[in-house]
Formats: sequence, structure tokens, C-alpha cells
Amino acid sequence: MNDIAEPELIFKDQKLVGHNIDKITRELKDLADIFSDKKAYAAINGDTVVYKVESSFPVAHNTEGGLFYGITYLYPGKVGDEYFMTKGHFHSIRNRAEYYCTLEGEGMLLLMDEDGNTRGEKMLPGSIHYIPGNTAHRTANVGNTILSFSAFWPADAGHDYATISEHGFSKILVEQNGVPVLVSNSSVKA
Ligand code: S6P
Ligand code: ZN
Repeated sequence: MNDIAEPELIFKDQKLVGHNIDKITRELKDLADIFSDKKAYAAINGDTVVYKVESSFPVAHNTEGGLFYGITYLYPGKVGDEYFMTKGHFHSIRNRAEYYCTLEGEGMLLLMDEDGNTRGEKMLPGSIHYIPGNTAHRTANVGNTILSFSAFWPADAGHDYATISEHGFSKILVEQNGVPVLVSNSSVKA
């Protein structure tokens, strides 16, 4: 008997290949809550793809001790001055941490603690980001090409999107004089 197997999962030709890859596409019309400039948002075609996620769930959701893996492909673009970004979430089990590893492109990882302090970490090819527990996370594409990154998170983490959908992050990432800056989110509801 041969004890050597082929890999179950492989990142090949810019996509994740394997059995049972979960694929999600988020278009602008799915992201009504997150962008600040509602007028600019309404002016862009809702079918515009903002990001795609390919994930592998080798164990059932909520399995304590299991791990999930996913690759996010975030397209370049802006809504008004605000860069295309992911919805963002806390993990449902708040203390669950995560790693992001940037594959391609130029981005910003936004991190917000439970007291509402928001900070940014630059993402560039090869950069590795530890996202501590109790920290909401979202990514923004600040370049002109696709930003892709891989993520590793506990299978029992879960996703709490509602808190961000309702309150947002305390700061938003906008382009000012050609560079990304974090500014106070005036639409944050306390
Ligand atoms: C999962 C991990 C990523 C995101 C992906 C999309 O815990 O953080 O795979 O799911 O980047 O972002 P979001 O906020 O729409 O899930
Ligand atoms: Zn996460």
C-alpha cells in the first residue's frame, strides 16, 4: 500500500483547486451598509463585483479544534473616496484569532477592538498579519490590481456581521491626495 497522497488542496493558476471548495461572490448590491458615501454608492452599477472568496472547510462548522482556509480576491475600485473593501466582522466566538497572508496586490487591513479603536496595517505581497481575538477585521484594496490574501481561522470562530453592519468601524479608509488615510467615520452610530 502506498502511504503517500497527492495534496488535497492546491493554489494553482490563481485559484484554489480541490474538492468541495466553497465560493462566494460579493457584489456592490450586497454591500449597501458598508460604504459611507450613499450618493456615490447609488451611482455605481450594483452588479459590480467587489470581492470573491474561495474557502475549504475540511471539518464541520463549529468544530472545536478544526481550522478553515480561504483566499479572498478583492477588486480595485472606490465608492466616492472610499476604497473597495470587505464587509468586515467580529468572530462570533469573540476570542478566536486569525492569520492573513498577502499573495498579491496592495491593501490595508483594518482592525477594530471592542472599545472601537481602529488601526490599519499595510498589506503587500508576502506580508503576514496576525489578527488577535476580540478584534473586528476588514480589508481594503488601495491599489490598481486585485488584492489577494489567504486566511486561516478556527472552525468554531463563526462570523458576526451584524455588529459591523449596524455600527460600522470607527474609522473609514479614504483616498486623500492620492494616498490612503484613516478618518473618523461620521456615520458611526454609537
Ligand atoms: C474569515 C476571513 C476571511 C473573510 C473574507 C471576506 O474569517 O476573515 O476569509 O471572510 O476576507 O470578508 P467578510 O468580512 O465578508 O467575511
Ligand atoms: Zn475572520
